Amino acid sequence: MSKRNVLITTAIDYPNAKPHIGHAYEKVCADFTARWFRFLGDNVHFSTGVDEHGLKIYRVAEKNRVAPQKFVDAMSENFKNMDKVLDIKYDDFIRTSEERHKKSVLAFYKKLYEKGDIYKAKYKGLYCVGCETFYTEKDIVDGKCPIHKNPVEEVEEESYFFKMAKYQKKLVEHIKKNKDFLQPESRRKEILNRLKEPLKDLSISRTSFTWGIPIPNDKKHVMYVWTDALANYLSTIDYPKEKYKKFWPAYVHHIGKDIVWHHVVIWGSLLMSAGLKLPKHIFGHGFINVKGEKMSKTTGDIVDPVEITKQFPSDAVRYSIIRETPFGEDGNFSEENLIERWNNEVVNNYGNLFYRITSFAERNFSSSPYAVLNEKDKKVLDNAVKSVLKIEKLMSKFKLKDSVEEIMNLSAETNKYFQENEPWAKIKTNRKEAEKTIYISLNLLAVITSMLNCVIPKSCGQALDILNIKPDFKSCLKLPLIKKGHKIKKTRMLFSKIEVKESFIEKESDTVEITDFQKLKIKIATIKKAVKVEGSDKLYKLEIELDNEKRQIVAGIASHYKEDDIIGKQIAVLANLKPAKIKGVESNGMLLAAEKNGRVALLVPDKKIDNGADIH
Ligand code: ME8
Repeated sequence: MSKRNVLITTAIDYPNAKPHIGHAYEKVCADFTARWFRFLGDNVHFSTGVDEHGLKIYRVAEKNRVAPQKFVDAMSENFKNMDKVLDIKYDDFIRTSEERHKKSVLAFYKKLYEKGDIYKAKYKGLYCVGCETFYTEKDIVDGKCPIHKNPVEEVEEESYFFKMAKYQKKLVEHIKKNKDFLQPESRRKEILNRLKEPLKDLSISRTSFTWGIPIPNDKKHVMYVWTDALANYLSTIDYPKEKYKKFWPAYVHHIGKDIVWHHVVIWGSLLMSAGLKLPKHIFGHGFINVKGEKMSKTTGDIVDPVEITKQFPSDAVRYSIIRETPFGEDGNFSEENLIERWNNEVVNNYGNLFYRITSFAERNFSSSPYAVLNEKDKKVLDNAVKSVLKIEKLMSKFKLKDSVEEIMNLSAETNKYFQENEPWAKIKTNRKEAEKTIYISLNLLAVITSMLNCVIPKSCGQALDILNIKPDFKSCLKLPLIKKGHKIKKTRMLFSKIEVKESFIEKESDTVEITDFQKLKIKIATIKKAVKVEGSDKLYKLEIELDNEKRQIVAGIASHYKEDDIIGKQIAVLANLKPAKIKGVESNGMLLAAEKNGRVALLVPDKKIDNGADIH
């Protein structure tokens, strides 16, 4: 395989607030891909960055009473810091307020203009500042944006337009012909479906504010933030300078599901107009939820990746978010899962293997021993090569989670191999056999570590250093890569389990006396009325009937049950709880429900029973 030039990109984030775990997820997955291509031996340019222009940023800066440039200068540091603490090894961090980006954008715009694809007209439309996107009446739900659920604004202004409609047919043909252009398949279908409707031309300039790149020869217009932002994929490779030719077309744009349209349809048609090739792949990953819900400022469920890495090893954060969710689907982030995956998979499986093999080798041999391999031994190494090839295939299809699983399977098999061959016993009775086991085990460990390094680089970087090897795909296909006489460095325990704090998972010793339980008055009640608490998606104000008494309680089940599903239902209620105010609404008791992995179920009696019945 000759060395390829591979451009891998992430979306550039809006720095209007601090990054959240969803931003981190995308960057970690893209970083895994980039590291993998470096491991394959390719020449990688991996870029990420921040999207600093547009109305959204302008308004937040205004609210904070700072100039937009000053605001983004400060905010972009949060994103760089997130990348730093998560070991995101980018080749370029692009900020759209940089001069070099402006130059590329203007060169790109010139191409569109010269093609005759830009014209001036009046525009009237419904705009969501959150998405920085126009919507049609049809997309709007009760006057609100379908994604942000904020009221859309009616905008009427003079604007420059890009002849997007002109490229619709060519675009559809491209998506249909190149089956792996837009992935996963569900997003491909969705976009093709949306493209059955005729496309409109795209308004690509604004006059209502000045925070953006001015349109040449008409300075009262600034470029539409998406046209500006999408071109970052070219400015990172110095477009229109020669270097860009080396890396364009991009190998993959890693982006989230909400901006697939912008990348496939807007970016695709802009590129066609500019006479540039379309990226080889666009992968629209899913969203990371917290406690089964979309993260939101109102519920306070925003997970800050920088804070998380203060509590847990950055490798554990990386490992769990890649390993948890099939790439392309929505997933859930939870500290419990992070701890479980780290302790049970990384520490118990790989960490244990690493230390067992290296410490045994260190104690018994001054360098890697030589061994004559028989057919059975060769098969063990051949199987490892097969795993490497399988993982390479999975990675070429962006099956990130499955790839990690395969690496861990190889680690588990190697543990089994080591265990079954008992080198600690053989060293006393059959030294040659023990030498062979170590020789093979060291090689398997080298392969596993080289691949796992793309997922958890901090720990594996140290492991590779101890093994005294550089990760290289080709060597992993030609085993043994650790040959006779290879010296490994002094080993040490690289992994330790995360101690489970009480607040994460309940300790066994947290037992209670029966008298504690008897203090609780848990009773059966019937739900009579349910209305959402104003300003909350999660809370219901419930009117319940207990004996002959009516009560009001507040319960956080609104995102799991519709009003009609619960009215008339009998439930279990903790009835002697001190009254409390939740979001300003009085609550006289607590509804009992079970919760795990974001799913919620009410505790209900299995047959009808009088209200007020006690639960013992
Ligand atoms: O859309 N889970 O910026 P952004 C996973 N500036 N990914 C998520 C997520 C979640 N909960 N929430 C957001 C923008 N993302 C534009 C991009 S690119 C030329 C311009 C993803 O800060 C989202 O899908 O709103 C996007 O890919 C990235 O984070 C940045 O989102």
